[in-house]
Amino acid sequence: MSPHCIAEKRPKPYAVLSSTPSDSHTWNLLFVQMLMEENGWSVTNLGACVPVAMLMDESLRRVPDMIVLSTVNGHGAQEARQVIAALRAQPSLARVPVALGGKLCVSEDRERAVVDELVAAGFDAVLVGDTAVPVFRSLLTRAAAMPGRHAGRRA
Ligand code: B12
Repeated sequence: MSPHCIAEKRPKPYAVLSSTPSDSHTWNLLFVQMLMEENGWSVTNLGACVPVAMLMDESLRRVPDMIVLSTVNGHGAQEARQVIAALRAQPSLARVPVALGGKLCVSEDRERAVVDELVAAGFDAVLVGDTAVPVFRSLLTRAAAMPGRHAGRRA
């Protein structure tokens, strides 16, 4: 069997995609879902206004290879801290890569300032501005190739 055939048998990497509790925007989520699917990922899109408990439950039901948060209503920087604290406190999810992107604040200066704070809080990637999508695409490729990825295992 050629190495190409072996690679084809690997299950698709699996992600849970979510908004933050207060954010009612949905086109951003659809955009991210389609971007991920085009890049070979299988995605559960939880939609808008997702309570932290719902994101936790869904991620524990089937532990994903990545959790992705998309938020654009301007409250993202604040709410994302609560989400990442809850995820990192749960042993089964503590090491799952978590990416955050969108419009996190209402000012671009403030947004640039919070990126490092959010990485320090536990996010693996915080993606804002013009480079967000290309950087995210590279991250998706790297994460899919990781030998230890969870591959959607049950918790
Ligand atoms: C449509 C829209 C709405 C619709 C949403 C309908 C729906 N079903 O989604 C309605 C009318 C409901 C709405 C409501 C509100 N909105 Co509105 N809305 C917009 C608008 C005009 C377009 C958003 C959109 O759909 N874009 C298309 C998608 C595909 O693009 P996107 O969301 O920009 O996402 C891109 C990037 O951010 C990035 N991205 C997003 N997530 C992620 C994640 C990752 C991992 C990566 C890599 C990239 C990424 O990729 C996407 C493609 O480039 C924007 C203004 C604008 N022109 O952007 C305001 C805007 C997002 N809304 C805004 C606000 C404030 C609100 C309200 C709070 C208004 C209010 N006072 O009620 C409410 C939200 C209430 C709530 N609880 O959340 C503000 C947010 C402020 C900020 N962040 O600076 C904006 C920016 C308008 C503005 N200039 O002030 N809104």
